[in-house]
Amino acid sequence: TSTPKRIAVTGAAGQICYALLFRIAKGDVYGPDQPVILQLLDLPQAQDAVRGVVMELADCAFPLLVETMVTDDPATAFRDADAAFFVGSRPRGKGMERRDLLSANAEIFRAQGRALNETAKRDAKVVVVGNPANTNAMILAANAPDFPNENVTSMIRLDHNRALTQLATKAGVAVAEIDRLAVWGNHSPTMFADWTEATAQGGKLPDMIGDDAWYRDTLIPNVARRGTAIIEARGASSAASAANAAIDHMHGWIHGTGGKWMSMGVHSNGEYGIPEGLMFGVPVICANGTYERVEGLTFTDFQREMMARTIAELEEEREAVSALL
Ligand code: NAX
Repeated sequence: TSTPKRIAVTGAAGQICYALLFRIAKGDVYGPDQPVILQLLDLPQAQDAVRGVVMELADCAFPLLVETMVTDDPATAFRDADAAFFVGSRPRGKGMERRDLLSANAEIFRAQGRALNETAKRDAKVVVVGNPANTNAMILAANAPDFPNENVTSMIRLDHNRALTQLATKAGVAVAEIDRLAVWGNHSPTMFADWTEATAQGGKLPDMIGDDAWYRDTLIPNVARRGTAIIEARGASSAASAANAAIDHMHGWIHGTGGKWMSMGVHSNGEYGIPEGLMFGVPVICANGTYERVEGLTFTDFQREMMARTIAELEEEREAVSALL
């Protein structure tokens, strides 16, 4: 098709977008034959910085990038969007409590939800990356009542990818051979990287690795703390890998996952005891431009314990922003 896809991206002057925008313009989301239009949103004080990024995009002479628009008005940024990456959010400032951070972001995502409701296509695919990503996505959806809940998701794919590489390395298999990995819950240290169902080379990954202590005491915490390890090493938070995960998330949703599981933050309908309405990382399979939650799994006590921890955290977050729901 030659009608360009409109892709809205917030936080366009930030470091994740400095990787993300170039990948989108190259065709990594919709594919090598699909022209795209970028609709970039950032705050008024960041407009100059965004214009610098737009100059660099122009200097790449990407054949698929037919237009780039820059604005500080959410309704303009989301107009007729086919896809939207919500990357911008308020970072934690000095002396700011977790609760203050939650409500500052809730205000942002409430306003952006209203704008999404007003101007985006009804079948636009939305992924929230900006933290606290799950709760921001919940607020966004709640404030876009005419926009389908199912189309608002949050990103937990970076954690999924982190777990994939650690498992592949430990088992001595290729990343691409692993299936049925799940990362459940919040994109935060309570997330649960779950290998229970994981397979590779026709076998069960937990049997191949055969080291339950490593799983519980190394894999799960290492995945959860990877973001901190990167900040310590790099002096800045993960950016290129976060952009890559956002691309993987959207690409999988649009083009399908070929029967394989991927982890996505989606609106809970109450399955697996996850309270209804939370935005929660779950395994899904994508096909024909939609995702299906993986159903029918049964949990061990350990899984139930890990789920309960991340559910409790997300319920606390919901309680902190309840006024804006
Ligand atoms: P930066 O601080 O480099 O960039 C954020 C940009 O967002 C800035 O240009 C800022 O002006 C803009 N912004 C702030 N409020 C805005 C608003 N109301 N509307 C539009 N733009 C706004 O952060 P960066 O490193 O790019 O990270 C962006 C977000 O991703 C952060 O919240 C970060 O915590 C989150 N992350 C989420 C991950 C995930 O897996 N879900 C992983 C990576 C990353 O940590």
